[in-house]
Amino acid sequence: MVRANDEVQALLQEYADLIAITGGDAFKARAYEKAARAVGGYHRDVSTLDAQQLREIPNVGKSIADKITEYLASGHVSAVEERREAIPAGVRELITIPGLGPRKALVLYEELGVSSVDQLLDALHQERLRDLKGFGEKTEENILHGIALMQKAGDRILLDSAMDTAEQLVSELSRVTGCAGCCYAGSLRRMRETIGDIDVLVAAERSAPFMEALASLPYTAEILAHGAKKTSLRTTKGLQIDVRVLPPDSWGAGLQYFTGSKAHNIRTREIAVRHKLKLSEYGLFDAGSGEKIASETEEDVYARLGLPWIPPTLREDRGEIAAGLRGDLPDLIEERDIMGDLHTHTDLTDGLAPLEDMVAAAAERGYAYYAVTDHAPDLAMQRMTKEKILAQRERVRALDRAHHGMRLLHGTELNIGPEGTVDWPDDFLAGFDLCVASVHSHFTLGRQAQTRRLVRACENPHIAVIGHPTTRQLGRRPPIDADFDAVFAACARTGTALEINAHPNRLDLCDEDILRAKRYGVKFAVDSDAHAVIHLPYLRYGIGTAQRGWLTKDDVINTWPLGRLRRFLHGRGHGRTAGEG
Ligand code: DGT
Ligand code: CA
Ligand code: CA
Ligand code: ZN
Repeated sequence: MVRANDEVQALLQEYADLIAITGGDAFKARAYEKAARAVGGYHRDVSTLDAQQLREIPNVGKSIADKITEYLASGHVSAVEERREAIPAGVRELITIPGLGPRKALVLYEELGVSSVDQLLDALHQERLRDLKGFGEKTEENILHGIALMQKAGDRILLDSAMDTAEQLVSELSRVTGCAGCCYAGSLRRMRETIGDIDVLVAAERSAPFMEALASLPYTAEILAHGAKKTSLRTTKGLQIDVRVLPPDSWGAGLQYFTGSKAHNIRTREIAVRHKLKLSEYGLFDAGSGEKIASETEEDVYARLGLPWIPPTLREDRGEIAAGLRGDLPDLIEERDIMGDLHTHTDLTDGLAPLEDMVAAAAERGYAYYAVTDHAPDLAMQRMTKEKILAQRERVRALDRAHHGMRLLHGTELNIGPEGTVDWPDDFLAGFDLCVASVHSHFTLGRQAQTRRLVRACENPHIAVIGHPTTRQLGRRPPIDADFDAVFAACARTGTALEINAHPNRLDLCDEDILRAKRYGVKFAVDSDAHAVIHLPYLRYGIGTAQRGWLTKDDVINTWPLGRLRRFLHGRGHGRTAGEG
């Protein structure tokens, strides 16, 4: 479901930025930012809450609750509108550039009169930023990178946001009379990390009822193209959706064609030609007689090409056709194989929910085990101490087996410093069931230093998992520059698993890195990095990414039974190899 919470989160965040950019009270800006995050992570749909219930959301007081109520009732908030009017839209756009916060954006506007990304690029090329207070050559460089990153992301959107919209649309179209089948295709079905547009297919004899249904959806802003077989529309959020209606007897061929990728389709068509066949979105035909040979299901189409059904996440022309012809496709990991999550937070650090709520929600998901891994002391704003984390350990032990026998692991997420050291001493680390270690700062160290830092973390016998290994954030932060081949080799040598962080902003490692790391014999952990109850289901995006990296159940340590997982966690550094047991 597309949640009102996301809209309210965006609005409150924008208000925080506007306060900051108009030189307002920093404390107030921070309060709105915290409230934005809390609303985004809240487990209940804000549009169903009354004023009293809104104030039960952490960090939401009366004045913020009033603004939410105003927005839900009228679609806008007058205080936000007022601030918007004070600042040109182009300046507001500047804030969205990675590496350029509200404070710097305001300086650029006031000192240089910069009020658009293009004007900013001009100013950068004329080297006019470096003389401003708080700027320098390094800042110029970072802003240039930020703009490049933003332009590269273009109009593509994140996987979860496309998925929410697509699933809602599929369920609505499925209820239309005459619907014999409906599903999403394209890059979304292949679980690419970002989505250009959403492709939805309907199987039905008549297309008119579906095309009419689309025009009347509440989130349709504009119909871009309207035909008998295809309608393209733009949603109120600016997302493009292509809906195609296929005759039920060509469903399989249409689904195969519109799932893509284009590169995969070119390969399948080549095979068809070799068999003296012709493959299109309507079916597989005899090239000579034109007789239809297969079209109803994808399985039929692939089978008549001499191929097994190929999972959509593999359809990228990365060797899946050859593997299929050899009968050698990987037996891909599935979400149901996951026995537990190994990287999650609570409100003891920057999470939004208490331990008890996170654990109860994990048990609901049917996990056999679950690790709590709050941040260690280096992330200063959270003021972690040994006393606090040991007190948490008591609570974790008390909750162990409390829900359907689910086992709890008490862990921590360490911060990897610039030298590769972490923020608790070895003897203290030995007391944890699991240590994840991640980079959260010093993103611009040189390649050699960055590599050494990660390799040292792998060599620490207490560290079992490297969290979000490249630290990239889609459209916002590039991956750190390191020799990842050396890191992958170190992971394999030391039996350190690499995380596939399932947060849709991260998806880190990405599919291509996973393929490379797997060749070194590395093991992986697919984790949500949940900071709220509603983040636990993000795991599906990590699974999609793992599939795109051709991973099987055996490659992923959190599909293993607890005994085998514990041997992996504790056998490290004692001459055991990854995956033993
Ligand atoms: P996107 O939307 O950029 O995230 O990526 P896709 O893969 O969803 O691409 P899209 O929406 O342009 O087209 C959906 C699928 O339709 C695509 O994956 C394969 C198929 N398709 C579209 N155009 C062509 C084409 O020119 N040739 C072939 N073979 N297939 C095409
Ligand atoms: Ca698409
Ligand atoms: Ca499309
Ligand atoms: Zn984390």
